[in-house]
Amino acid sequence: KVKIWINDQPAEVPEGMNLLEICRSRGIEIPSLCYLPGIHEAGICRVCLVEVEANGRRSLQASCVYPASEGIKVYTHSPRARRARKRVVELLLSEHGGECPTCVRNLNCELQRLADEMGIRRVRVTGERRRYPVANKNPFIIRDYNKCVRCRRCEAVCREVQGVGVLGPRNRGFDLVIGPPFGKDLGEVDCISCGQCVMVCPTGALTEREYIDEVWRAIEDPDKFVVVQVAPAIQVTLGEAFGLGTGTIVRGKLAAALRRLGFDRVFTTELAADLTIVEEAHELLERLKGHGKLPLISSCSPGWVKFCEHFYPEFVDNLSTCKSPMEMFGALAKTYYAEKEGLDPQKMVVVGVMPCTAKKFEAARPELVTRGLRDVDYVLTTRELARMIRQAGIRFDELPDEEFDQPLGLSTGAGAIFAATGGVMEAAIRTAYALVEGRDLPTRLEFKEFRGLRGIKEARLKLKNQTLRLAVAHGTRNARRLLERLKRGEKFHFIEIMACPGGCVGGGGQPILGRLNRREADMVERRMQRAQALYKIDINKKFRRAHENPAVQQIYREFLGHPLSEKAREILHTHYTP
Ligand code: HC0
Repeated sequence: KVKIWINDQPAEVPEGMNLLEICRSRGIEIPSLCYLPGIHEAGICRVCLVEVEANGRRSLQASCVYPASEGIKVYTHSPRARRARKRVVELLLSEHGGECPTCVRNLNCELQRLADEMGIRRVRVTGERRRYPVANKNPFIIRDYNKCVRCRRCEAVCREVQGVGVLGPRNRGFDLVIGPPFGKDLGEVDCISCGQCVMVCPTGALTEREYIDEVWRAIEDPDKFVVVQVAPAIQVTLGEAFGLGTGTIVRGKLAAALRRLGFDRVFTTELAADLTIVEEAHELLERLKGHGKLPLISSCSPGWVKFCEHFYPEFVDNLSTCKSPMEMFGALAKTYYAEKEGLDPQKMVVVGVMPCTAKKFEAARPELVTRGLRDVDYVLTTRELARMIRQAGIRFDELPDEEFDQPLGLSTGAGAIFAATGGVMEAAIRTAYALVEGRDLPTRLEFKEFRGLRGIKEARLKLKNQTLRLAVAHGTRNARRLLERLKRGEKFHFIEIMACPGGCVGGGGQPILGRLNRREADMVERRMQRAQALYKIDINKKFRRAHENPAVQQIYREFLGHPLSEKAREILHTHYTP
């Protein structure tokens, strides 16, 4: 510890800790832009300037990279510090697009918030501006260089958290842009469409490709039957977009809102998550008998599948052949449900509401077509759904709680926990246990060893006379670490990998909270609270094991026959090729 002075108050603080963190931990908010704790601490943007007196000299310093040392004096809001910060933001604004009213991040933009907090009413700096074409060959993530403030948070998260590294600096000085190498488009490089860059972008320079207009048009078309399915994560994150606390469970309001938007049927992807588990547990047992490659690796996270294809093609045959729950749901809707309800599948439109930008990519994959029809037609992110709800004038927080439609709205606790890292593993073991040990035995339900935010979680599990080695990784950089161990010869039986940190609760399509200060928006904390809400849903469910879902049982009885049947393989499975 060292003794320093902050705004003339003495403080004992850890030596070397940066001044920004020290001040924030003591309730002093210093604005910042490029800083992402633990991920990007580079002092690039200078928005966090403070005055520091050291060795008899007083100077302006970037607080995010200035380490605490004995005796220094820090002035966080001195007139000079405030003036300097204001000028820095004015310089950023002088190069910025000025298209706020039509920007997707309007009223939710960190640059806008800084300008507001600093009282910038006019930009005193003028000069040349660059105009760049909007880069949108990647059909799912759009890059608008005109709105980029070059904070490089996207680059840092892509490299440090996801281990992908397709973004970086090009050119120098005034011509500097942050993007893929050689002026390529995101669609032309090894981008996995995970959207973590979108999540950390402070402005509208990185956004998802919206499908809101297409979905409105489908709803308005009397010829179309529009079915919506919502991913398990949405029920614990959508509320944030309407000012409700992190982890607020809005399942009932979500069903009510979707109905009021005009969807013909309102279902949940959790039903298909239960079905996925039944299929995948059987697939695991088959592979353990020697039919297929081990370890079996989950394939429901499309960012992860793409990462595997780009960087570890040697493991593509390890991927589960189960389609993701979203795709299984779409395929079932246009076959089983269409037959049951006498609907023409050609006139059905399946919309997925997902916390994920890569799900947009997944929906467009050529492998995910059943009987000539695309399984899922449009994917909306949590953010897009929130925009639609606002466009329809629905007061979300005042909605009554409603149920999803039946039978594809029935789900178990296993389906809910899918959205947190380790959830697929936990759900799969619950069912695999029951299959092997006997369905009616009161087998263990909770596997805390797979919960929480450790990058790689491992356990051994005795299943009858075999001990299985299991692992869970989230964030593709952790996946990379785990796969490297496999390449060095370590043996596992089953692995769950989710592309996004924390699993889907940390997905690239989740609410962005640019209006909050950095502490309030702390993503790690938020991911934990969202996961806790899912575990709460699980505990309160009548059924907590996927195979107990009465709707899943009905679907096998009426349509599929049994797990891994020929029909199940036709409709619910696919194969990715390296
Ligand atoms: Fe997920 Fe899913 S759990 S990937 O994170 O498996 O997006 O929430 O919908 O498909 O169910 C996302 C979330 C899903 C799928 C499910 C899986």
